[in-house]
Amino acid sequence: MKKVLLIGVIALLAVLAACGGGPSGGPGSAGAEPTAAASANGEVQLDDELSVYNWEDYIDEQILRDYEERYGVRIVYDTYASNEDLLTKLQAGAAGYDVIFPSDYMVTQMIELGLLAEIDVSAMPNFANIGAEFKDPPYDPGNRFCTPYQWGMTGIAYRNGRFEEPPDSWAYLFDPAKLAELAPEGINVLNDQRELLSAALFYLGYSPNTTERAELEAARDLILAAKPYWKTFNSEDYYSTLMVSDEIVLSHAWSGDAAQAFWATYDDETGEGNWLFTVPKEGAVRYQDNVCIPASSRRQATAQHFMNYLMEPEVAAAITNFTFYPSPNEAAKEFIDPDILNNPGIYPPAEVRAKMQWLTDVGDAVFIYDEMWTAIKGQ
Ligand code: SPD
Repeated sequence: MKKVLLIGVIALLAVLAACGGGPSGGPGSAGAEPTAAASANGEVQLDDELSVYNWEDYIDEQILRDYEERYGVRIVYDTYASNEDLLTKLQAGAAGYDVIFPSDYMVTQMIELGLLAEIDVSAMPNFANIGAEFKDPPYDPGNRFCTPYQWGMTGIAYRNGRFEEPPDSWAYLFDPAKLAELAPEGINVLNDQRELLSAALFYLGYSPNTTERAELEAARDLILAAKPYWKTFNSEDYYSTLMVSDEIVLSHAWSGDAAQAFWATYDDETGEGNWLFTVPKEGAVRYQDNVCIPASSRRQATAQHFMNYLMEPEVAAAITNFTFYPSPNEAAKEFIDPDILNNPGIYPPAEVRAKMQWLTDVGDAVFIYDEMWTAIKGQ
């Protein structure tokens, strides 16, 4: 483990230079006693069932079972692959979902479309556990609709030992010379329109939130030229089906997924895992995923009760100890595995965070993004 952390630090230093610049809280131990919120919510009539719709592998399902046991609410659980898939489902009128986990820019879009229910964080005592840095975000001022869940970085995951230097450039996804060399060994990109377009936009020197048609068309063309070299578009189970199983050598990746692949291949004897992660020098996305309630939910009080549960320190820590994504929950820190907490590849220091960019709502330009994505996936 210590050696692993060293690798993480070395990779991080490389990133900084390039930029110019045992968990005690396992799911079973999550909150033995109901919190004040739960007690207060004793007055709330909880529904028999709650439908939770999340990203793949973004919670230890034991945490859901613990909630069921503690409160007698049966959880129906399902997963989705991207913010846009979630949006499409809700816009198509899918009813029945009570708790969803959209990212930053998608929260703004959903608020504008009237797809989210207002929440009352003053009725959630565990909201006090969220760090000040993560409260009142620009995409949801005053946390009127959502509470922070987990956050992370988008970068490049690469097979340990395959590269002499960390492949810390988006050129590894777009430069034909690099692609020709790597394609036979397998490259995966995230099947996510804002994420893939932002990688191309960063590489071209444009903003990942551009609303300029010409810049988006240039990004589309770059992607279409690279597409024949890519083996797969996968953002759901790529770390288990492609990385851990050695089907590829490089992947566009979210930081926690890369860390999951690392640990799944970790060898106690060598102190190494097969997968490492780097943040490209041209710039990269930092994101914040959130817990929200669809306006169509008919179990909003129960959904809010569940949101409060997710912010219990031991529960929030158990989520991070499973997903390897950083938690915005300050009170959870004492229950998070110190090797996760101190790993700069998972919890990047402030100077790395400062160089990363959030994806924001692009207003009507979303139609240009959709058009580019249709062209990318259609050809
Ligand atoms: N396997 C869980 C992945 C969740 C990552 N969130 C993605 C944020 C996209 N901007």
